[in-house]
Amino acid sequence: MRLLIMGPPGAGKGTQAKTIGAHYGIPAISTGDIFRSMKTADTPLAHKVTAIMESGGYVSDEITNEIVADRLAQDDCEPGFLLDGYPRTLPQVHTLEEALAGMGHPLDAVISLAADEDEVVKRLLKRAETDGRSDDTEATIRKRQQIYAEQTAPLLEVYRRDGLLVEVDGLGPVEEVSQRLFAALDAHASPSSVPSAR
Ligand code: B4P
Repeated sequence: MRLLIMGPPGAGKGTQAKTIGAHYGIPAISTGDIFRSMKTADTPLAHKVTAIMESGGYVSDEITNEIVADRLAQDDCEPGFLLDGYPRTLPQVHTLEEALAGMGHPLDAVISLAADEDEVVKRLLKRAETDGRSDDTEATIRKRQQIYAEQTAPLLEVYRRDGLLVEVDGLGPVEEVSQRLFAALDAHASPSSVPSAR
């Protein structure tokens, strides 16, 4: 199973990715987590990545693509993977396409987790109180939403056109969202099992 999960910051990608990964027995790979884990490293690259994240911007495609390529080359990705938060730009979409072609395995589905801006801002401000993530200030959250709308939301159309998009409402309790998501993935995998609308 080769999956992507996309959605605005705070839609719950990371939250759902863990459940999906465990369900299918595949690694859930979050570029956000990989970059956050660099925070404690004392290298020029780690300092650069941390400064970009704290400003609410996107890490460069060059750095991001290289890190993802390294991760996908690891043995545990052989049976499949779920990429959480990647791709976020058109060059990342193209790089992933080339990597998948090289592996000889296409994507099975792209999950689009939707949540409106007021809800995601509310969630991230709450997370700021509990977890203290340094990119969860109100100004940074708004900037991240804006960059998502400009650079990442249009990519959903690419996957819709390819017939891969599985749209899921991210509002409501976490378990309800998970149930909705698995039902949508099952329907995508076996469209004939869904009652015809006609
Ligand atoms: P990410 O780590 O991907 O973070 P995110 O978009 O903020 O979070 P996510 O949607 O996963 O929300 P979560 O489940 O945590 O990115 C962080 C930064 O890394 C980016 O801004 C960028 O700088 C950099 N980056 C990452 N990937 C990159 C790429 N490909 N290219 C360039 N730069 C990249 O949920 C949020 C909160 O909501 C949590 O507190 C959670 O508990 C809560 N929540 C979840 N589901 C809920 C529900 N149903 N109801 C109520 N609350 C819920």
